[in-house]
Amino acid sequence: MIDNRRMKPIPYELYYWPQIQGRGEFVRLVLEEAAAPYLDVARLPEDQGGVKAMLKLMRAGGDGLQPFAPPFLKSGELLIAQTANILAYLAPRHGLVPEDESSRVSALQLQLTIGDLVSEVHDTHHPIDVGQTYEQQRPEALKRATAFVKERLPKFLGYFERVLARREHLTGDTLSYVDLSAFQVVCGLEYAFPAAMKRLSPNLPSLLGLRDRIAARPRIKEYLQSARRIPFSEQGIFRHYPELDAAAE
Ligand SMILES: N[C@@H](CCC(=O)N[C@@H](CS)C(=O)NCC(=O)O)C(=O)O
Repeated sequence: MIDNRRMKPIPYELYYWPQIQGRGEFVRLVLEEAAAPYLDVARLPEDQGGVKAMLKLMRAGGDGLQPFAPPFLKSGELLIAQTANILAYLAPRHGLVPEDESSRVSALQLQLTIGDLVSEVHDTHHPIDVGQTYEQQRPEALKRATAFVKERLPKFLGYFERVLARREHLTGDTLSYVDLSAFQVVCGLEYAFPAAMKRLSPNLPSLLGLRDRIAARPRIKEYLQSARRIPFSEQGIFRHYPELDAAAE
């Protein structure tokens, strides 16, 4: 977006919890690959933004609909929530999805499937109550993680592997936002479930190859090494609890 009076791009405003990668990371990766100017508003000091500014927007909204939960993106007057919706908005503006309708529909379909997987990853450590800690729901988490590692993880990753077996990128010949999200999911899973991922890796050559190609892209590589990339941790969606990783062994 260009401000015609100054001929300078107006930065997007990303709103997401400041201490974790979480779902905000899918948006950050697109903005970073696109080299789009953006402010990570909740990570700014309070006099320039901060979590307070994020909560204020959630209560008041913009001129339109207020978001239910972060991440959300402010682009001019637009306030856009839901990760896949944000990505589907950004990608065509920055050449990160093919132009034809069929590819765009496929891209969103794949992104929503990634969203389903991310929710199931989250539920391995919070199977009962998002308002309580992992420690308060450990027995249920162990049950949930066992089923996840045994059944759901290979099913989801096997699906993406099959899609990729026929093409270089998830939506065809060219890079799209879905590849960036797949990269993030694979990295997150390798952090959270290293043993399970090691067992599955011989069956995932295409997906792991895609992960390596994305990591080597110059802008992504620079971003991953920068302080803008928040490390994985046990506060985020991808959490490493050894007992959950070992659940299905
Ligand atoms: N489907 C939404 C999920 C959004 C979501 O669950 N956001 C989390 C952080 S990753 C949150 O803060 N949720 C607050 C809540 O659900 O009350 C998306 O993909 O953006």
